[in-house]
Amino acid sequence: MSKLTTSALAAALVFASSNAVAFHCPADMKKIDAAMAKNPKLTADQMAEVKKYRAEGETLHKAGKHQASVDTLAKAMKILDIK
Ligand SMILES: [Cu+2]
Repeated sequence: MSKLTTSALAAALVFASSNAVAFHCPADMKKIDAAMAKNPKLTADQMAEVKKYRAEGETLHKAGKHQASVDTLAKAMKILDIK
């Protein structure tokens, strides 16, 4: 395989995987919103934390930082005890 083909292939793979993560954020945000709509049994502190991570995740997603967004949203989901 030529060097050019290899790097084009690598670029395609990176694009495909970052795209998969890009779809992950809205899906996670939806899950968090759905869980929050059900009045979860959380302390005021936990509620504030979930809201903070949810907002941070959306900002990161819009900034194109999808992996950071998924990681941040995961923290909110952990507090809500959802996957
Ligand atoms: Cu994203």
